[in-house]
Amino acid sequence: MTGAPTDVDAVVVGAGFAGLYAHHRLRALGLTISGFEAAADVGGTWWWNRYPGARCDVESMDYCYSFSPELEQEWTWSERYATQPEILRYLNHVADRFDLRRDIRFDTRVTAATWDEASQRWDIATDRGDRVSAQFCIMATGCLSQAKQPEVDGIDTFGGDIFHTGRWPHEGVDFTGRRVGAIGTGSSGIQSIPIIAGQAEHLTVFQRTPNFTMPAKNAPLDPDAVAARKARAREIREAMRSSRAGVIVPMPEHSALAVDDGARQAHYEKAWNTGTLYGMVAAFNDLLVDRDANDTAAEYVRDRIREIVNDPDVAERLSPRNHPFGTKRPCLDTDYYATFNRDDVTLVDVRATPIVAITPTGIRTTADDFELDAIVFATGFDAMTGPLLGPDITGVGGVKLRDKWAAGPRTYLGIATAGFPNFFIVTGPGSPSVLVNMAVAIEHHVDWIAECIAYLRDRGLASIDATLEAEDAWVDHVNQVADLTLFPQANSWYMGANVPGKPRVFMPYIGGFPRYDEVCRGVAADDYRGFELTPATAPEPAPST
Ligand code: N01
Repeated sequence: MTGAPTDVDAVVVGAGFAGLYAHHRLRALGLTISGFEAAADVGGTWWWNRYPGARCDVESMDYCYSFSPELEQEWTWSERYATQPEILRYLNHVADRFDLRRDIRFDTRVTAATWDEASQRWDIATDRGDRVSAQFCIMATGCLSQAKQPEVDGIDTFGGDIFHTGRWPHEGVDFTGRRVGAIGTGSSGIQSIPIIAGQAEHLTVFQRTPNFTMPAKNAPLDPDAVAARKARAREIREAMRSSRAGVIVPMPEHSALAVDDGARQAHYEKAWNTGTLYGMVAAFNDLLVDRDANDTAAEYVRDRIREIVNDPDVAERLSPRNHPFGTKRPCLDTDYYATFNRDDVTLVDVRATPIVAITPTGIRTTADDFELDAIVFATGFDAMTGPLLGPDITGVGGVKLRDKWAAGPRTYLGIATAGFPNFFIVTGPGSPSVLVNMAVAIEHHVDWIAECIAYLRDRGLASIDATLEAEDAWVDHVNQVADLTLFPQANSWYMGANVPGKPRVFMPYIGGFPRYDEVCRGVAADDYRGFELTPATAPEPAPST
């Protein structure tokens, strides 16, 4: 696509999992669409995050679209946990198969969206000078797409190369023979550190907060298991949609404190060996709500760290103690802890000896200078709100979304925000999104949005806007449910705690996918309860001559 059309029914911002499906769904409704994507091609997260070891930690056969049974049958994943290149190939296949690139302008970032009250339409501007008028604006901008640099002085002075895991060069990076420093030990760090260690002459890991990680037990998929799964694909999809996390997770019946030590250890051992995130997190029914129960899981993981890591001091530094197990997103890894047994890997605890600056030759902490040829920032994202507050978004009465959300995001159902009519957020703050299988959450939202748009068009309605009352009640509910859990105790990106100055609010909805789905369905069935619907203004009668 070259120039964007200036007048369409809907603008879709983003061309990852969410944006691609939005194009497919809205096109089927007969809408004209203009899509914008900052990257050079489709893929979203999987276009940008090309760091060594990048893969999804939701199983590949669950982390994919369900909207097309044919697609489901024809695509075959090769590994239990798909690598970034394989997921990107899949998304390219989907884009080709359903002709989804046709309306997308790549290398183009939306810079502003302004609601025009007179026409009841959005005026959308891009960094390439496009101006588009659209009835609907769909933000399919992802939850983890705004990469975050560390707050360290001197980044520009470094004489070697700097990389961010979320903005990895497409040609790849060869660290052979180089002294590398890695800052950050979240999922991106935990996946990339073992591979970088295998290449580099020496790797120094600068760790601020140790995280809980469990072995992924990744392996090639057995063709018989794939065939069996495909034979039951529809039934499994249904079960996924009615499960708490959008993947089939066994519902534990017991408290971790209701069984004796031996039984608890045996249960954790089984959970640890499942090679799944939920194995440990859902090993007992109270791990995320009761600190004493949680401590038993945390201690089990710390025992494993002590077992794997030879040096007791290093094992202790790798052992999380500041946040309850599971309340910062835990990770799945391949040989992460064992990497610290290598002679060419050093772990630096930057909470004990903070980074003072990046210098022309490396990283300076309060205790030492580390000479480096390359630095990897695995420092994460301005999560959930960052991608929505990047563009200048202005709603009714000239109110800016940035101002409205100054004290934290406020949405109704995580899909809409009052005062911004016809503005839909896919997997926004206030929805289960990042706490569940994103592929399921995305399809669920896009389906809801498409059905809502069909409803408006069938009735000749010009706009839909969440009411403040409905939004306030939803925000209260999201907070109340979060407060029943241990999550607010962690300085996590879920809480906005990783970005200095960001309001501390638990952003996703933790009430579970089935409950959330029931609420969304109920709202739609009740003629969009909690929304204000505005009819199209009748055109002025032509003056009689
Ligand atoms: O980012 P993170 P990520 N000085 O925010 C540290 C998804 N994901 O890119 O914890 C020193 O988790 C920071 O320290 P602290 C997944 O949902 C999924 O790894 O703030 N350190 C932390 O250790 C994941 O949760 C997959 O104290 C600094 C790290 O950088 C989310 O993306 C793969 C620092 C950032 O960790 C984000 O993961 C990858 C500083 N100034 C990502 N600033 C899979 O599916 C930050 N840190 C497998």
